[in-house]
Amino acid sequence: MDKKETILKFAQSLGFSLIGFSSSLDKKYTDLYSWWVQSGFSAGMFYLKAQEEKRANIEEVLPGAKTVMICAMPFAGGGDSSSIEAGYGSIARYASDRDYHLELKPLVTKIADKIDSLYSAKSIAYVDTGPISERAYAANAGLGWIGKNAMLINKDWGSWLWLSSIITTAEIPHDTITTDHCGKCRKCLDACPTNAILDEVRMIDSNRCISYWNIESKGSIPREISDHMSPWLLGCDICQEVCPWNEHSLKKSRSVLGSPKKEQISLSELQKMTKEEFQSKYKDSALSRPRWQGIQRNVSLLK
Ligand code: B12
Ligand code: SF4
Ligand code: SF4
Repeated sequence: MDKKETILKFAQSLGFSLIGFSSSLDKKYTDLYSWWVQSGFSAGMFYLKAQEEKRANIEEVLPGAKTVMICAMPFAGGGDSSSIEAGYGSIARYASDRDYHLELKPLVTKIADKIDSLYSAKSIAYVDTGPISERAYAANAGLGWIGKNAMLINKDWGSWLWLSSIITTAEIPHDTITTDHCGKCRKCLDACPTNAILDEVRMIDSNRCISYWNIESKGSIPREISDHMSPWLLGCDICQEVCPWNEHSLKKSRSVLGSPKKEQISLSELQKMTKEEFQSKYKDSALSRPRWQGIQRNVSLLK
């Protein structure tokens, strides 16, 4: 077994279903990122603007970096947002179990250590929060294509995928890009209730995305968004629920983390909770991201 195959087998043994290796990004895509932040599409997520230089060049993150390894873990679950009962809020699938950052970070760190020992290299592992465009690298490594809804989509797994990345100085043979399978479909564009999708460039205007407002924003949510927020208490899955590539993947549940289902949660129960009760119950959940204040704000808009 050669070294690349050893790494692949190791990552698969940890439960990652899709794995690929990418070179640095084409300038076309790093320029696209700069255009996006400079146009204000990152809304109040100021860290994204601050990451511009690092996102443009992996050597700014790790001197001597040669390869980005992307590992995708699938998740799935039944139901769709139309099946939510009155009085309940909906949590997007990616967040409806233990926080995936906590689960995946130890696994990708093990892979980074393995690369370091096999190649005498230096590697850094990230899950979501690093200064790296995980979807763009995933597309570049052939894991799938960037859909019109901006998601990384794979023919077998759809877009219900958590992505993790490893930047490494190891020179590991790179994989090749795959083709786009959106065709003439426009279901996500038609379904997004707030017109957040920037059609031509396959990116999102965060100022219009429900997921930005109910997870990331700290202040009050504008009427033109909150009017369309129900039933989403945390995140929004609409542009993925309508995607034909997710029809079959929803029935799969091969993640080693179990099978997150689309959760519904009682709004009055949440409203009754004290800050301390909330923090203790949801400390390992993505619900802690908007904090108690953010969740109370979301509940009051949904009730
Ligand atoms: C900031 C952020 C958000 C923001 C902004 C979203 C956005 N679309 O940019 C908000 C809070 C709104 C958000 C929402 C969601 N997010 Co988010 N988010 C991120 C984060 C941290 C950075 C994304 C970013 O840099 N955006 C800026 C834009 C410009 O970059 P980009 O989307 O990567 O786009 C690049 C590529 O698409 C590329 N590109 C376009 N076409 C092509 C073609 C080729 C060939 C190539 C190579 C590149 C390429 O060009 C762009 C610029 O480089 C990433 C993690 C990470 N570090 O990457 C997670 C991430 C993108 N989010 C994720 C998820 C799950 C979600 C939600 C589904 C959560 C939910 N259910 O509510 C929604 C989905 C909204 C949507 N349709 O995109 C997953 C996506 C997994 C996947 N299968 O794609 C990620 C990767 C987290 C993870 N580690 O798993 N998110
Ligand atoms: S997550 Fe929701 S609001 Fe954001 S682009 Fe998708 S459908 Fe639109
Ligand atoms: S709904 Fe259609 S256009 Fe949108 S991402 Fe899926 S296949 Fe592409």
